[in-house]
Amino acid sequence: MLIGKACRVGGRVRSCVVKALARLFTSSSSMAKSKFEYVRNFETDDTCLRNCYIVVRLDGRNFHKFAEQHKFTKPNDNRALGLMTQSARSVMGELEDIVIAYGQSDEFSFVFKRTSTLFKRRASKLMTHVASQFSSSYVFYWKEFFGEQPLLYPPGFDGRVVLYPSNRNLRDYLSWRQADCHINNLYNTVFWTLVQKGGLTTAQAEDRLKRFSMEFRSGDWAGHDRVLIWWSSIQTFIDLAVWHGALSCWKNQSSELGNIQQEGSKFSSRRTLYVV
Ligand SMILES: Nc1nc2c(ncn2[C@@H]2O[C@H](COP(=O)(O)OP(=O)(O)O)[C@@H](O)[C@H]2O)c(=O)[nH]1
Ligand SMILES: [Mg+2]
Repeated sequence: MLIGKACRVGGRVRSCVVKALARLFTSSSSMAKSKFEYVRNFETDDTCLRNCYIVVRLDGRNFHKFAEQHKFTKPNDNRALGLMTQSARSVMGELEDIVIAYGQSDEFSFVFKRTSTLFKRRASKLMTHVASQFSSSYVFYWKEFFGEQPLLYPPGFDGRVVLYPSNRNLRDYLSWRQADCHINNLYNTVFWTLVQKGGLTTAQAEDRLKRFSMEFRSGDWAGHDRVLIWWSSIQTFIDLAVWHGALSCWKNQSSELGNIQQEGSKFSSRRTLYVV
């Protein structure tokens, strides 16, 4: 507005504009270094504690709807799992300090090595880089997995950061996610087999599984086995695809993970992809 007023004076238009711009620039830049500088103090320190594994876990936003609208097959859609895996691969390629990635359904966990100093270990930076790289890759590689089926709208992923101070904690974290995967897969596989091959309605299938849901949901592995044996004995049509997608895991560095490798047979010492 000041510039406009000065310009009405006539012959000295160009010099007025230049001076006004110069004034604006000088005053704003000097103020940024003095008067407004204090706003930096509102930023919180989110540096991750040293010597801990940094785990970033992503989860798809509203994926029950996304899966429905994109006609994912039930209970597991190989294209969707492949796309998640490819997106995770892309994240691991970009962020070299990630040593393990584990995914299931619409979630993926990324484990950074304990000694990582990437982005000065700032949680928000790590999490947002992982989430944005993953999300853009999901869109970028969509066609590779879904072919001509269009992506109807941009998917989103939330992220969280959790720190684990010991190998045991990290191993238990991964076991927890794997148990979750197993439980959900077991339930979903039986449920959808009853519907798709057994001809039950979804309500009937839910009802049939109700009395076993405690065992399904409780994380009680012996309970799962009992349920499986029971089902196998009377429902011959159920093929045991319950392990489908139960584990997808890479690691690309072995040095820090020695103890985990000894304790858990699920991890390999070389860069390896497991998809069971
Ligand atoms: N049909 C199908 N659905 C899937 C597949 N993977 C993920 N989903 C859907 O994604 C959801 C992920 O769970 P959750 O994160 O709790 O739900 P959200 O809050 O809707 O994202 C599942 O409940 C399924 O509805 C798949 O391979 N096939
Ligand atoms: Mg989700």
